[in-house]
Amino acid sequence: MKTRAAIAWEPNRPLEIEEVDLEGPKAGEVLVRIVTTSLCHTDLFTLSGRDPEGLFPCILGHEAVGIVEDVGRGVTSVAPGDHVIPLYIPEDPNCDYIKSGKTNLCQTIRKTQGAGVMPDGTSRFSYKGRKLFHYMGTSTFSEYTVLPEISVAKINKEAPLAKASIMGCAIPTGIGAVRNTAKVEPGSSVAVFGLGAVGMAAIQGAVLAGASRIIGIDTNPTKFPLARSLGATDCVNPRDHAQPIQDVLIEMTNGGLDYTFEAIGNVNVMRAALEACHKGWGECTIIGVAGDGEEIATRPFQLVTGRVWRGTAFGGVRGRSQLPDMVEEWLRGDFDVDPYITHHMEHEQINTAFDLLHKGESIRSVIHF
Ligand code: NAD
Ligand code: AHE
Ligand code: ZN
Repeated sequence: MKTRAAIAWEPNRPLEIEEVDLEGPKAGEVLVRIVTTSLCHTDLFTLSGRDPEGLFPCILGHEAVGIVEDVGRGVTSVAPGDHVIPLYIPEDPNCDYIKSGKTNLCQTIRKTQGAGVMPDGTSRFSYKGRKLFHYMGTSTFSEYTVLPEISVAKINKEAPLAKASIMGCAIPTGIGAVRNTAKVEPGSSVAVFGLGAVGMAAIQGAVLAGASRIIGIDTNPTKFPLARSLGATDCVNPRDHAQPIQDVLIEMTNGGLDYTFEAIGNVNVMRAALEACHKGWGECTIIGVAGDGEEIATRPFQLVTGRVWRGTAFGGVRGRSQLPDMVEEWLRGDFDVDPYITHHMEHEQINTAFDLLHKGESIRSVIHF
């Protein structure tokens, strides 16, 4: 079949929307009509050429919601008409990682997914006979996409499809980082570095966890009003201070934070986030994705004296078994998705969505097909 898709031909080149050939779902795969997709910083990151797994030409996009149109042989858990969220971290109950109960990092198809192909080693997308790579196993910047059955989460049909794409990455990542990875307790002090959609969701997660102090940090102060409205008790711009931001925060909190989160992808800020933790018990969770070859550093003494560095992918959320429940939380009103959506636009305007995110002028742009 044909599908209109935004092709990323090479790093740093605007996407081009074309009529692309899409092969139907093979055994264990599903064809999904994407209704909305939003743009996450990770799409921007991969387009920048800094992602060691970035393959071109490809179809980017991983934060979306859609409707199952067709299923391949052997698919039993979803059927045409089901509303689904694509999962860039699948959940296969037979995977040893999933069976361990210790992680959400299902490895069943990780190798082929990282190589930009479906589990059988081939791509479903091509343009004029030239193979296009899949991206993160999802490739949602296309009207139709094909995914493995284990890479879709079936959600309540009541969830508004015009907004639900945000549940495909930003919200579970931010809330999950607080809830599943850091396990923030009521009364804790929390600092969130980077107030994009992921950092904002970490603030919401901290509110849900009952944190008593929530400090948002960003070099772009236009992010502060939204952070405050979501529950940040203080907002700090590191550029307003002569001292390193970790020293500012240690002073503000009389010794450091119980929990910090880095949602930027800047290795220097990752260090600051660790060093802003309270001696003896403070824990720093890395969410941000850093470029090829970048490394983090600190004095080992920071760890010897009780601070902890950890990281999280998709907020530790197991997509098929836990994401549908998070959608129910949203529908019950436990948290809101609307504040994250600063722009709605059509597929043709996808490069504008990239520009807005790059310039820090959007939180999330939702693309409607
Ligand atoms: P975003 O671009 O919307 O937000 C990043 C924010 O960081 C912006 O507000 C920007 O002003 C701020 N910032 C930049 N440099 C800063 C600095 N030096 N000090 C303070 N603030 C600074 O991005 P997003 O979509 O919210 O994603 C955030 C990060 O999380 C990205 O690295 C993304 O790739 C990553 N991410 C990781 C996961 C995961 O599963 N681990 C999931 C989603 C996104
Ligand atoms: N491919 C990169 C790393 C990119 C990365 O860290 N991806 C996150 C999700 S970001 C979503 O916006 C992730 O889930 N990683 C776990 C995984 O298995 O990919 C690299 O450095 O190679
Ligand atoms: Zn993302």
